[in-house]
Amino acid sequence: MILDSINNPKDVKKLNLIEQEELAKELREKIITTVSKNGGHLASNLGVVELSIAIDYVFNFPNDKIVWDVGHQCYVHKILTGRKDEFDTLRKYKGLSGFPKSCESSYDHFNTGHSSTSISAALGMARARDLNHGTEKVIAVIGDGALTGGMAFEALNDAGISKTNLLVILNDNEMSISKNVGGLSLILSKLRTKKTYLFVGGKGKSFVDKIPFFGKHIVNLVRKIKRILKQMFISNMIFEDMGYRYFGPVDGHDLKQLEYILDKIKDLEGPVLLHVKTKKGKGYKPAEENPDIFHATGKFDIKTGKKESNGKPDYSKAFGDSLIKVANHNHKVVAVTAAMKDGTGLTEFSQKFPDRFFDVGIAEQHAITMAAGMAKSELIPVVPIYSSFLQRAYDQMLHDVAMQNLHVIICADRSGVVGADGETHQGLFDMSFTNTIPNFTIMAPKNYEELDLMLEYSVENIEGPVLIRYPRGTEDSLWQQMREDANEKILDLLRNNEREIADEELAKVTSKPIEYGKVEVLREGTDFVIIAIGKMVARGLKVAQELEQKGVSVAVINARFLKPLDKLTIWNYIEKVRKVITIEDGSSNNGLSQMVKNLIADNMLSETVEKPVKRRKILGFSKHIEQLENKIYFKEFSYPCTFIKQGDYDSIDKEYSMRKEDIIAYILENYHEEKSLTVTKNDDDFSENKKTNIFKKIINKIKTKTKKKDT
Ligand SMILES: Cc1ncc(C[n+]2csc(CCOP(=O)(O)OP(=O)(O)O)c2C)c(N)n1
Repeated sequence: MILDSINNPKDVKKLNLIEQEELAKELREKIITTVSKNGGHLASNLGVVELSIAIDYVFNFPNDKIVWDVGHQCYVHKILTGRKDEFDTLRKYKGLSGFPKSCESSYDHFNTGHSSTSISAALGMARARDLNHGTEKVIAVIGDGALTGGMAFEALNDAGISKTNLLVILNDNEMSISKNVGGLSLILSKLRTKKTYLFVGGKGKSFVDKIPFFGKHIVNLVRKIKRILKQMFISNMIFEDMGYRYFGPVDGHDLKQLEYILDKIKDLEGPVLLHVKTKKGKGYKPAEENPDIFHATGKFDIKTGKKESNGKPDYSKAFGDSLIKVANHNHKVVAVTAAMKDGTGLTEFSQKFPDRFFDVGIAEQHAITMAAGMAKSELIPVVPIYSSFLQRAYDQMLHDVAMQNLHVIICADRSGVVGADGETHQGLFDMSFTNTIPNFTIMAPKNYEELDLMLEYSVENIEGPVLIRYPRGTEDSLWQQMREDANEKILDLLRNNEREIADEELAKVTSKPIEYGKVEVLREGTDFVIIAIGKMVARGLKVAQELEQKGVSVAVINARFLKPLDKLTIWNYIEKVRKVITIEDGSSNNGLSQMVKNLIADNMLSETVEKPVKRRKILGFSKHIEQLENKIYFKEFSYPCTFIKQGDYDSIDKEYSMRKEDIIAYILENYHEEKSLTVTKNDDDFSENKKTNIFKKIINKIKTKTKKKDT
């Protein structure tokens, strides 16, 4: 195997063309095998195999610098830069990331994950190099999809006139995740069909350039003639007009041609754009035929190309179905996506309502402000965006939507921990940042049924901006289990003509209608109250069910709304039970736990002012007892405000003590005396008088201590 001899890009330089072609085959095999087991971005990586080899062949890494846009196509780069032996840990917990990571390798010059950042970052590096009098080359590799992002345009605009040496390689496969959209893609498709333009002028400054006074004029004249000649071949010189020297389009799977042109242009002065044509999924038929399906894939069978699937619909599908229902009834409803039609469950909507569906490209900021414009003109835009990509549009949410109190419904898909995509894709901050924006209503459903209710409620009953957040994957199996159990009971009851009780049973497993800013109380309990939101409501219920087996009585509140929080109901429970647990699938900053802590602090502070602790009745320890009675025990289960790396859900939740068993263990171990009270299911005394018992115990302890002191 050629790959065995490759430990870093210098080894690639030793290979002849035939060996490089063999290497390309081996790389494809390795990538297909690994992704079929670990999941990942298959089609994009298969498309850049030759391009990655050619870049390593021509440039000198890690001295030269490269920024991969999005970074989802960096697998070949990883294998060729010393990570081939760990490649089977790709996207796994504590394994290799699926995106470039500087902490993983000095060959990963800039971390990416979100689209359209490469030209900005590379330009920054190039400008720093110039100031430091460095000589290294700087390259940005950007796809035609990523080029639709606003930041890419901003950077192209800036770099074009910068005169700094920068190579932008445009990897054009005509695809974003789905077919690429927008005017630029039309220009590219025209360019793609033109004859390849590979004429490269002399390297750096020629001797003509050095002739005093006339030299410059001659050079400029030659450039003008070249430009006119070029325009005869290529009509749309958009990049040239922006200040780039444009080369291409070249066949991105022809190693010889790629290496020739890269070698010719690598020393050119100023910003250069090389247009490379590639085929997404190249070398693996199922991915070539369905590059959208194999853009990012879970495990699949290599022979058939069939994906492993549990066959269950996920939240995105549930959202898409609900939106179609709502749109059928309300003709003002339109859907907007930022290049994520399939991922956000809008494919069917786009087919059913082609005139009411808008794919704006990888442009989250534009998507939100355009939706604001639609809302201003009486439409009701619904904009599903992955939680982590929504971070892009914070100011548009604030300045364009919320400040004008516009009825835009933003759906944060993939909120919370997302698993294998890691840090850049975790959706942990949407509650935190949206919570800082006035006028926003923030909701999170516990299951599909509630998502459906919330979406309908948001369209029909709310006038301002709304954020509905839901996780990646399927609803918790608990809900289906509860429905199935209830079905059996209900059927039995109906057989026995006990309709009223049957209705009660049905009500237990049916979400109550949404009331603005109101929680849903799912269980009563006297020992603890769990307040959970979204996906974590199921976890809260499971905790309560298991603790019930141990004789601990736990109330469970489904918060439903983060904003406005149902302070009244929540405080009533806190005051009654005084032991509070919050569970949320988000960052601890400014989410549910923070809101509940604020509520407690507000009430306790005002309580202290209004109802100061009573004067001592019995000298010695009565004051202490008063303080204990006023105390509220609080524990939050949220993710810390940090960047959480990739991994399977269970490993991540274990690391952050967020699993059901962690919550149960915490409650049993840390809520003061519970463990020592050997609780059993039949211990009536515990469930009814537990609090008094605890205090009695503490009083006894204090008494014993005082006695000891006295003696
Ligand atoms: C801000 C942002 N929005 C959406 C995405 C999701 N996303 C990842 S890759 C991709 C398509 C990129 O297309 P292109 O740049 O042409 O690369 P290709 O996969 O076609 O090689 C999208 C939309 C993202 N990574 N970042």
